[in-house]
Amino acid sequence: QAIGMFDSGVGGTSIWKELNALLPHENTIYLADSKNAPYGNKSNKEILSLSEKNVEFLIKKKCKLIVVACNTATTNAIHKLREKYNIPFIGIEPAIKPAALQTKTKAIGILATKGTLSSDLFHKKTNLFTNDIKVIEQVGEGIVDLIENGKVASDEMKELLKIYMHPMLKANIDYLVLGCTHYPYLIPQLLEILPSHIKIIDSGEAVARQTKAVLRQHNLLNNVTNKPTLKFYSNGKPEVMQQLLTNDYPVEYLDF
Ligand code: DGN
Repeated sequence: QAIGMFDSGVGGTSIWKELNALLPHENTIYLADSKNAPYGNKSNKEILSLSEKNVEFLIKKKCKLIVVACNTATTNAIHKLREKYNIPFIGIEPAIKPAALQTKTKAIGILATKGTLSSDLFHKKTNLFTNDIKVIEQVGEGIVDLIENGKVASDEMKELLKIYMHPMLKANIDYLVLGCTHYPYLIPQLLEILPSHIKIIDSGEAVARQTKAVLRQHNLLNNVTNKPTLKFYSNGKPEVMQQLLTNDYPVEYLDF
């Protein structure tokens, strides 16, 4: 049995890396629905139906738990997925709480997709922790497309990030929350743009820890220490995903 993961594209591999580091003996199946990326601009209904398709694929492959490695799909669909399928789900949400608890300037930035930032769940949760804190929300329009096209380190990306960081710098944020699983791949570029006192946080490690806890709780942890089977499927450009993983982890094209 494996841990299944999906994202609207290659970004969730940033979560897979954290998961594999913490649970190196677990088999994993990663599904990149790049063909339909970005989910970030789709309606709630569309996001739910694409998520269901991905989940059904992973359940057919006998996954024991599914990580929704996409903030957009988590905020828009995870409640429904939990109702419909009898398998544990782990979601990912922007790390607003730790940023809000630690900010000294009382201003934090959040970069995420439109689908995440416009969701009710995001606002409800954000309001819980940010009473006296200014939250600068920025939609990362275009970023996912560039990453899906293998342009993580391009000049185009850098220009876009400069524009998106401008209001954050003006508001004197000291924490930048990355609320999309594609964005951890931008950390090197962001470090060049942002002054060093601004901390960048994402939720990858927390998701890995939560996955381990839930597997343990359901008695699903793999106790065998054989080399695990690690599968990566993409319905987009496998070579883009291959670049983000090392060559040890071959990516297969699959038209799902
Ligand atoms: N990686 C997805 C997320 O975490 O929200 C976003 C990808 C997308 O479809 N925009």
